[in-house]
Amino acid sequence: MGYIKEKFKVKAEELGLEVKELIKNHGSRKIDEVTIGQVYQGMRGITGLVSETSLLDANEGIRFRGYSIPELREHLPKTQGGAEPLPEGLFYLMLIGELPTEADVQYLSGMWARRSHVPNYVFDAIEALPISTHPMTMFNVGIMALQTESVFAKAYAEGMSKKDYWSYMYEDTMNLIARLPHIAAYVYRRKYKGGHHIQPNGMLDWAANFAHMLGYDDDGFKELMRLYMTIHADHEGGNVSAHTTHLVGSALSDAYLAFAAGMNGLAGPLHGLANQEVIKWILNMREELGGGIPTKAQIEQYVRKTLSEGKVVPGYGHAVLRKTDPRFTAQMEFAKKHLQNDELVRIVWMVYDTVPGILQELGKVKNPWPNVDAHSGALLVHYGFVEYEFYTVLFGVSRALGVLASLCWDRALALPIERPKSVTTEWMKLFVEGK
Ligand code: NMX
Ligand code: MLT
Repeated sequence: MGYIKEKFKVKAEELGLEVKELIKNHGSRKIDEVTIGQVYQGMRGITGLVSETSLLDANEGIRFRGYSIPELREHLPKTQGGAEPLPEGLFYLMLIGELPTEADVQYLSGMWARRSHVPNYVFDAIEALPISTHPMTMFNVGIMALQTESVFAKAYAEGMSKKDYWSYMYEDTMNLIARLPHIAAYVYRRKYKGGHHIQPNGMLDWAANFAHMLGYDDDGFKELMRLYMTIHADHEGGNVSAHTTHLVGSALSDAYLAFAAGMNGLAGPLHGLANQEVIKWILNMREELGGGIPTKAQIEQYVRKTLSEGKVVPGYGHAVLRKTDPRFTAQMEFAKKHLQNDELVRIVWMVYDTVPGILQELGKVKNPWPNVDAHSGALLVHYGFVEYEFYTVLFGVSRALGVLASLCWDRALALPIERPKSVTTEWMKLFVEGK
């Protein structure tokens, strides 16, 4: 057994005992109450899940095992001469609960490079789809085709014991994370680069190799990918992609099945697809106004037009956050350092100056501030990555790190099948009447 797996086993046994004690001694204590409004309104604010990898504070933003994004950028290992964290380090932190050493990160880079081979039939499955297919659909078809490689599903079919679930889930997790960049890059090169594919470079770190396979060997873009893959990885357990992966995994569906389900949620415009919607919205605005940098008044007018058409302003608002997303701020800092004078970036910043005030005026938007998706597209366009329909796939590759680390924890803690109770409106009416 590799040393990271051994370490995870020890940590999981320790926490498993603590959880047992917690349930035994405090299992009947209430941590929340549920209102009828919450049941109808997306279960907002109900604490009903456990997710070990990260915790979201409405005002401070996300913390991964206690570390904020600025702290991660400071403390996680970086590549030689680089300034951005290596996502391998974040994965280690989420899985093990401790900051990694450089050697831990190198071990993971090497392990993922060794496990990265994708069988040809996965590419054939993607090839079978029309070229017009959305990249998220192609990506997910690739993941589903790869499900044949699940060691968890194979072991279950052969009759594995409950005590071994975590071990096979760990193997599936490592294999899937190792292979996702190649599948994603294949989709990109097929759809946008005439099918001229680029072979992986096993000497590069995970994010840099992804950038390389996409066709971007610029050092700046590799740094952006390291930051991008780090900040999109996890957002506690209740967001649609994490919750779905966890829910589907609870039926003992393997990592491929569970992650693909999560990716179908990420592909929705109110979740991960918002990153493509933001850039589309900005480009449309620019086109309508005849190009160049719009004035603040013109942006304001365009925002009001969007709202009057009954649409949301993409990249703004959040179900939990109540302040500017620190993931937005991290990207803003990256832009200030590397691409201060980029036209699209300046528009993103002007939109940031304009939108919150208008959303506040509506009186119903709980969070008028930008989320992670408001900035990412402009950075990508700067490096020539203009195919915005692909942006959610980048989000998805990163999100694998968090939701799959969580899935390992789910099986290690022997969490049961998730099955909350539902009622009908008829039931609610009777309840209100006291019957
Ligand atoms: N533009 C216009 N209206 C908005 C916005 C927005 N950006 N955000 C919220 N609202 C509206 C919302 O549609 C709802 O209207 P109604 O009562 O008419 O249905 C009202 O404000 C109250 O919604 P909230 O309680 O503030 O937001 P909720 O928690 O339901 O939804 C989002 C959160 C993120 C889905 C919502 O803010 C939104 O649609 N934002 C735009 C899409 C987006 O950027 N999504 C990405 C989220 C981050 N991610 O990567 O996943
Ligand atoms: C996420 O990263 O998953 C989004 O910010 C959505 C969420 O947290 O609900």
